Amino acid sequence: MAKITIDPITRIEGHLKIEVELEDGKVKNAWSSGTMARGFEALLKGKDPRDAPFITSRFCGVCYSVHQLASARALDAAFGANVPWGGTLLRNLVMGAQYIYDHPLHFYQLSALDYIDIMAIAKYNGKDKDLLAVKDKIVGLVTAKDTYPLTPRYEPDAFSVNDPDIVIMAVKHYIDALKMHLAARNMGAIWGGRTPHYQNIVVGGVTSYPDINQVARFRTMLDEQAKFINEVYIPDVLLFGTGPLLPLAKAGIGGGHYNYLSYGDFQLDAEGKKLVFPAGVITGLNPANIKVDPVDTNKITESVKHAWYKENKPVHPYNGEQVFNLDKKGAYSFVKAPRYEGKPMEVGPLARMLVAKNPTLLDLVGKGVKPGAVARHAARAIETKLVVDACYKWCDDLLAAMTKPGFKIHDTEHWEPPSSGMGAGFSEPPRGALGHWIKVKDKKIANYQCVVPSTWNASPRCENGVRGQYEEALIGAPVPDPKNPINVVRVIRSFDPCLACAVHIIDPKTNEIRKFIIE
Ligand code: NFE
Ligand code: MG
Repeated sequence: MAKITIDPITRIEGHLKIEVELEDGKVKNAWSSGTMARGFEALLKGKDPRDAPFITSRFCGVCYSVHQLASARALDAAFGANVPWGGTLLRNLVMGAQYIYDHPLHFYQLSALDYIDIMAIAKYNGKDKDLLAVKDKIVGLVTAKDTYPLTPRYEPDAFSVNDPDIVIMAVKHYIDALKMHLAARNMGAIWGGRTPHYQNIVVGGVTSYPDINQVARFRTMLDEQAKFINEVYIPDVLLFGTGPLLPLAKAGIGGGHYNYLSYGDFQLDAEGKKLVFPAGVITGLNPANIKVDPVDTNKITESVKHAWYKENKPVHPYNGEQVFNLDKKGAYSFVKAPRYEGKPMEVGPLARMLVAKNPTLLDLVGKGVKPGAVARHAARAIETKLVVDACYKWCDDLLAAMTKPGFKIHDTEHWEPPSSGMGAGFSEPPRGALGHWIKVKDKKIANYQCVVPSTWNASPRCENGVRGQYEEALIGAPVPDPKNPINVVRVIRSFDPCLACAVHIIDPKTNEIRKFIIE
């Protein structure tokens, strides 16, 4: 039985090692290891709770706003703060900007090279001047042997798109997407003051009082992004998913446990009756009859059985610990294993769009796209449009609210920490369900725990030896050539992993990545 180790997995965020065992050209078993530890949760202890949104934002250079938001919401709950509608709208707009820069970046910069044979560009015979410039650029780089960032890459396979007209267009859009990304990061800075790591989200709301010019600026930038998302990104994803990649989609590669969790997020009205993403849990998906149960966050536990932490039974995040045991037998990751009612869950765009029973996604499923790697890309594109549309509404709502007397962005009554209390903050960042849990004692942080999207998806086995979602999603993936495990990275990258977030906790003494043996 051949065993392959890919360490690190490239074109993701953070440090992830994947090991797979192959039998008859397919993945028979898999292990997902977060190979870096950091220690954020431990260093939060004893700090003023109001520092937490700013410190947890530093988990990650991609999804900073999301931790700031979940943290502020945990404080809202612990302090008893009521966020006014103006504060909610401004929090939503910053998160909208996050989706707009994050999802297209994942498709073009991080994933597209898994699906195209880039050298097909050399066969482009069209007359389009822009595309000929792309051809000259790429062929020039390859001739000069200067192929970064297009390499390292895996060899194209039977599923790779090699039609020169499609490939050259995709690469042109890869370059366009970089420019759009820069512009979208600046959208959040209008409200957040800077990027990355905004300054405006605090307990009780936000600190940045909006003016009409800022809303107009955000809207103008939104118009430009909406045009790219609607006319380039979504058509590209759907073209790939329903055209050349349909055989890959129909094979259902990258399915996993078929359990999905969404906490729900982004109010469309002041009462919170309508959300962009509804909350729900799906256990053992039946695409023909999707059953969605309500979420009860008391049912969440984290197991450390196979993670490099001091032995402990699975506990709810309020009671989680951060004590390393780097010599633990059977441990192979710094990622803990979150479970819902003891079960592993997939979180993220596919989970959200299934929980929402989104008609565009279900239409694709009706065309034979099975919930797996390709469906994850489709769900990501579909929900980006939902967020863009919501951003327009939030701009309108903000302008309407700003002109009314009594407009507020912050609950100034609940700024001081309680002498004791606890609270949880939930959100739906691009990669999935995020929770922060805080306990306050003597006005200081007594315990702080985060279970982030990539903790769910990248989790190792739990107490019962049940594989995490990346691990399960890899089972059955075809790897006909062990020297070219392209389907392994296709599956893993379809989740948009962020191990910086997932672990949020290097060996402080040695900075060494541990060598380990999987039993
Ligand atoms: Ni570091 Fe993140 C998002 C969070 S992690 S990117 O989205 O929370 O899965
Ligand atoms: Mg954690």
